[in-house]
Amino acid sequence: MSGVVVVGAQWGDEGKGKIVDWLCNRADVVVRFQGGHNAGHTLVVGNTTYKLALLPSGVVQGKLSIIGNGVVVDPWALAEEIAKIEKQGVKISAEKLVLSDQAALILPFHRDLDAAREAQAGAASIGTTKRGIGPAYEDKVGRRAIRVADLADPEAVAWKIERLTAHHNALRKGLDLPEIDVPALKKDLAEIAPSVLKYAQPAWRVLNAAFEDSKRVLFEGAQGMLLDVDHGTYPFVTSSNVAAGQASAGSGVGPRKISYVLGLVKAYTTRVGAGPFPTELHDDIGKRLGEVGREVGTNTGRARRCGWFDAVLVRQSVALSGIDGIALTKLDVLDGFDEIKICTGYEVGGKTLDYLPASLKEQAAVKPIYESLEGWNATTRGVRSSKDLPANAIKYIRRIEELIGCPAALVSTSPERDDVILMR
Ligand code: 2SA
Ligand code: MG
Repeated sequence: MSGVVVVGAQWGDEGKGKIVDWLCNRADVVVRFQGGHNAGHTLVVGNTTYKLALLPSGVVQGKLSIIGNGVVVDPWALAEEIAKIEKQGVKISAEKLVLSDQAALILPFHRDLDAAREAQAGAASIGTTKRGIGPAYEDKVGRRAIRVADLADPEAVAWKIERLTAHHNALRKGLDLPEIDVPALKKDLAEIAPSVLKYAQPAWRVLNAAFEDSKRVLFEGAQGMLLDVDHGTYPFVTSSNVAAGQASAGSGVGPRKISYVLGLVKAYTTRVGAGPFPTELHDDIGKRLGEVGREVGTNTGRARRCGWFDAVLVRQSVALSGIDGIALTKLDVLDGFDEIKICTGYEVGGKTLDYLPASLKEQAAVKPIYESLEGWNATTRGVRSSKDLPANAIKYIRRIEELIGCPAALVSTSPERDDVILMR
């Protein structure tokens, strides 16, 4: 493998942290290319659980870890996360962690705006992580953002803050937020700057040099395809491109460096936050999936909505990200069900659809068409070889492969690092 991209194929929380950690053994470099500390990647290694939000999962194994230009970086959150992980015994040095000097910053007023808008929207809110992700990307695209490199240049910070405050104070007024305290912000930024600048580099150069050196690179996606700002359930999405193609733009290497795309797929479906979810279950089955699967947000602690596997959505993600193989996770959560359903298509207004339409109205109206499979009355938890899987579990996996048009390369059977079945 030269460049492998790992993307979530649903709404995030497919278990990327564990699989990326597992793949890290076979990689030299791990790269984040979009999102920010709205991600929540959980790694369980022996008795220790690491919860990462912004740091690439490679840091835990001491791999060269790169936060690419496509990521939005809250410098305080970054410093805090580094301190937290170091406290767990992981050493993080400037040799091992590279932060793109082009990355745009998330500032405290982005967080304020995110939270205030969500509060104002009430029932119509997106259900964001309130980490300031969307507003930070708005300022990046609006060409107002302070970038990592600016932190070394107080003059640049000063004039950029001026533009940013003019923009944000107008917005804040409408939301009953007090004006930004500019001197305090400047002081705070000056204080945090050294602990972030320590890692700042032209990350694209480091990464291209790694490819020149035939290093094996793992691109670690955050969130999931259906949260992609273009291809997801807009506007109930995150503010970055999640699709595998973003690995190239968000880190500064050409698309031909990517040789394989692995899609992370949960054996059922979950979603945090608001928005359409055709196979959502409001009954005891949904409750059971949530309880057995411990479906609670890694960082925000929010309960996730749960439902049956939706092959329509995953098939769409396979196309949109060019997924070559999937890692099927949390299969063990389905242990002991008499019957397991898979959504194979949608019905809307008397028509049958094999994709999720773009219109909000249709997205809300689609009714899943299910097929039913017999469950298995055995535990798959911790199974490490496909020959130890119950026959009906294998049938379930094969049917998913057929419906999404993509092979299962890996199956994960518990949160533990080594509980993985290599299918091929
Ligand atoms: P935002 O904060 O602007 O990115 O929120 C916009 C939408 O994107 C969803 N979103 C997520 N969904 C699942 N998991 C996410 N990350 C954490 C995790 C979440 C957590 O992996 O566990 O700890 O709760 C994530 N990040 C963003 C969000 O729910 C909105 O629907
Ligand atoms: Mg997560």
